[in-house]
Amino acid sequence: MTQPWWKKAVVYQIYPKSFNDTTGNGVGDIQGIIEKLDYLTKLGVDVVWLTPIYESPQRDNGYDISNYFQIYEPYGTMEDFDLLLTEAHKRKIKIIMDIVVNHTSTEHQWFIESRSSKDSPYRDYYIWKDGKNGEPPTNWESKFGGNAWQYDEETGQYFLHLFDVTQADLNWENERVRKDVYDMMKVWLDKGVDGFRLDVINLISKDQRFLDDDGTIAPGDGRKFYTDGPKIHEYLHEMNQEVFSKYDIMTVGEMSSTSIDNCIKYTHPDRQELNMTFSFHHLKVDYPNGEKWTKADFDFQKLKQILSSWQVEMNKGGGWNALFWCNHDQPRVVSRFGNDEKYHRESAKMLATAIHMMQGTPYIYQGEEFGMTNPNFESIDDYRDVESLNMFKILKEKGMSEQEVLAILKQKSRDNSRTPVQWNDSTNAGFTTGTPWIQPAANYKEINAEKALADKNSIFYHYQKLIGLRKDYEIVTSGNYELLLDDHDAIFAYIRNNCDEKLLVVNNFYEKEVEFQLPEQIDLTDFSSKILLSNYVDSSQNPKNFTLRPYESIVYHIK
Ligand code: TEU
Repeated sequence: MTQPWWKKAVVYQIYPKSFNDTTGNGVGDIQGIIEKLDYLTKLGVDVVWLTPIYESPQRDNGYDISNYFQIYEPYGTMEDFDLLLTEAHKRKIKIIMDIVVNHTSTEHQWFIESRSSKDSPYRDYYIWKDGKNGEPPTNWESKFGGNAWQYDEETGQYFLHLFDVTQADLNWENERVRKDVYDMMKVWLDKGVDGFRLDVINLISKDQRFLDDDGTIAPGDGRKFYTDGPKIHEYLHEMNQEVFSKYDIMTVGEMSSTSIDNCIKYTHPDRQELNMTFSFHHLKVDYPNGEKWTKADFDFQKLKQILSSWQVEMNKGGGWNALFWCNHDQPRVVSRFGNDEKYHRESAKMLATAIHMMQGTPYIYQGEEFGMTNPNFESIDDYRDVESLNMFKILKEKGMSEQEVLAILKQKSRDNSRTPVQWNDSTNAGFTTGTPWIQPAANYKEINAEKALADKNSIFYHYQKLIGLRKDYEIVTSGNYELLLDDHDAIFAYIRNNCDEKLLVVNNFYEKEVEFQLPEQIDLTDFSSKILLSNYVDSSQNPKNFTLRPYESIVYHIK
């Protein structure tokens, strides 16, 4: 059976603000992306996902859209965008856009109209409710802290904002909203873009009872009233029929706090909703009791279990995973699950192998391909992210010392991944000739793309090889997944199986040396094996029994 193209693709995520500045205004731009297309060709990626480049007041770096049809001016013009599309397509690179339709900026024309009067034809584009005895309509918390409802003096009602107070939630119950969104999507697809990443798309259908959360998860949590909500599958199917099905594109939904069952439904081809989903449970393994805002080590057992159950269950149910460690909301993986000092290179390569050899479509976040790290900012003045700045205030109000909060931000802030891409060792890491909107990490003289390109053993070339393996070995796409040594406290090993071949992937997640012993039930009697990839030059040729060195990672092909 031939696979749809996006099952064999590797996606590269660009956060334009921090990618490459060609004008010297301190923020990246579209021309800067064009300039780096040959670099992306060298890496071997098939698709670029652009985080939002639309007109926006930038409270949330573009996830607050004020006009879906205009480009945010500091990034360039629509002509620049058209050129990017042409130049990318020339190089066989597809471009997918980030579409944010759970909410718009409060500066969007729809919201301005909606807010103006209860009788506005746009009133029902958003979710307006009366308060309850002078209190907000429900006790739901916004994801960025504080109650999720904002009182508006003008009409004496509250509007819902699951994110920042300037990001008002659209009312998907309103057919006109849905139609306008579909029409907007078609404008971009008619331009020739190759698909969408749909921001928090599983939050668009709200439980219309608007009840208080009784606090079974956390006080005022609220998520059960809108996560994978009552009409979500209906809306996504409609979107698919009205829009996606008419084009040869890929769609990936960002699914906040979702479940495997729902993701199977979102992505099963027969249901005609989306192609694949991002889920985040594997990145909450350093949130003790679900609490992000604490400093904590990651739970290795949980990480293995979560990744493995998504591998096995999605495959069984006929769904499709997006695979990733990093994005613009997550700390850098080498700082998080690896070692960003002594074993920087080994651990970055190991982590890359661990995720890329799974089943799904892998995503590489800018700078990950040469091991960019968290910046270790020391002062609150270094931070820019609305969530980080809100939490700084909230956690201090709760009684934490400034030092404690800064230590938490150092580990958890979204700005960890938003520092400028480190292109070379010149001023500002070669990102800008002006003043960067956010400081680069201090290690850019050692860790940068130019250095990585000049060193054939670099992390960059390891990513390049992983992408190559996906193209050369069908089993990477289609093989079944089985976790080995389930309870081992340092090894994450798994096997991928097709009828007559296997991939054995063995990763040491720690610095200590450990013995690997292939479980007896894996019978290799009639097979021979060879190493496809490893992060040490002299890894054991015998896949049955060997010592793994710090962060060692080996992929065997067994046939
Ligand atoms: O993120 C959705 C989301 O819920 C997060 O990953 C969020 O940043 C995290 O839970 C906070 O702790 C998407 C975008 O990726 C993010 O950048 C936007 O801020 C958010 O939606 C709102 O549009």
